[in-house]
Amino acid sequence: MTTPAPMPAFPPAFTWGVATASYQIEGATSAGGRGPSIWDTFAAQPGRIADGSSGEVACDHYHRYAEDVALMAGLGVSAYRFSVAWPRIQPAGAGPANPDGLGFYDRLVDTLLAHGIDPVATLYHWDLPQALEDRGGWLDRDTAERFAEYADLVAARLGDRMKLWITLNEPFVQMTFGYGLGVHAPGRAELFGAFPAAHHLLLGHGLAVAALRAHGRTPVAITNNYSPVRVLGEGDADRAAGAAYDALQNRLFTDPLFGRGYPDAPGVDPAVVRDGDLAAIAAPLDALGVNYYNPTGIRAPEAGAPLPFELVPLAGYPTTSFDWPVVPDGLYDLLTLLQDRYGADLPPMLITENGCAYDDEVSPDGRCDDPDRIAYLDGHLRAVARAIADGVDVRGYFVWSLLDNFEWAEGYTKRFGLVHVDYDSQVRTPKSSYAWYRDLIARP
Ligand code: GBH
Repeated sequence: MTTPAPMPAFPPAFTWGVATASYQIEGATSAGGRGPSIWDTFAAQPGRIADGSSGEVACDHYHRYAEDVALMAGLGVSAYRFSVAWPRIQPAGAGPANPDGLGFYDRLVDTLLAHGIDPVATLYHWDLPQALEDRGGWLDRDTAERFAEYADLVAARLGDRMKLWITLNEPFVQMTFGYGLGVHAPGRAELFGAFPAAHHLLLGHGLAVAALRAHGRTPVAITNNYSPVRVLGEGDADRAAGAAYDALQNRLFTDPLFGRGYPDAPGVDPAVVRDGDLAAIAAPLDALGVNYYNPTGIRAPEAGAPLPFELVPLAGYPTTSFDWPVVPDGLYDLLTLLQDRYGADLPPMLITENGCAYDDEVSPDGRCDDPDRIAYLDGHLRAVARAIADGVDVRGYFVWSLLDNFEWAEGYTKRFGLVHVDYDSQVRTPKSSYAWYRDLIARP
């Protein structure tokens, strides 16, 4: 066996973090005046969630946040990326702020700061107030305006202490899974008729950037998920399918941020776009959040198929318990692709999510060993270091996730945490990857 080369050094100011999202960890879905979200509604429908569960209790983080911040402090992270639950702030999706909702995030932020951890808030990680979905949700233009009002309320209370605002998490997944395929809340299956959701998410982002800027100097970003395309097959039709998927996954939510308008992606309908919208969406950003899990294999579809591409599992790689292939080089390819594509228009990047699910168990002696997660994180961080060495401006890295949590349509069957959660007792057990990440962060 050869000894692996040591992990390259990262820039001195590099941000080391962990990430979570409100509906996946908080539980307490009716505490403090929180209103219903589309995920409460969706999870209550039979057959939607693999194990029939919901986020009603999750990790009970709403009540245990102090213990969870102590776990972060033990890791030595410099930043924590969490999301604010819109239905806690505006239970009916509009109107004045609910003081109890703001109060929870106020306490969380102060606890983080007391431990020397920078708060990084995502304003929307998919838990739309149900009242807004009842009026059309993201298919309705009005939701974009409501989102900017909500951003204003949160910034008025927390803007003095926030290190970074992230407007949206993965609008691509919200559009495709939520409104295109219907496998996430709100469960609408409009296929390419979901494009208005894409445009209104981006418009909401642009209007929220303006609202956030009015509250001082906090930097502002958006988080997109990207997946470099591996074209399988040699034909022109395969290459065209790869380009169509790339436009949808990697360009639809990014070209407009940098003043390039919409790409020629399947479903794009210019009739939805009003005068001034593209300028609002192109509001300058301080950073781009990048979520990366794996590349996507694409080939030409069968004749008559509903989509202009076919997703094909990538063979020859180890896989996680989600069956996602482990391809660290894909993260290097992605970072250099974004650099090549957007050049001087590209702001500094942060890896706002990267991580993996394995079937982690706590042994009778209280240990939770997850060597596959350590290998995953090690490989991906080396890919980040290689991109930085090649001149790509990456300023930080957030592991998804601090805790095992509610994995959307998969319920509690997929564990992404550095910390194991027993959902009966709520006992947290740091995994061996927790100690590995702590030691990496602590390197001189
Ligand atoms: C993120 O989404 C979310 O932001 C987060 O809430 C979630 O818990 C986390 O990731 C883990 O899922 O089957 O090979 O085609 C990730 C978006 C979209 C990434 C689907 C992987 C499927 C890969 N994901 N994609 S494949």
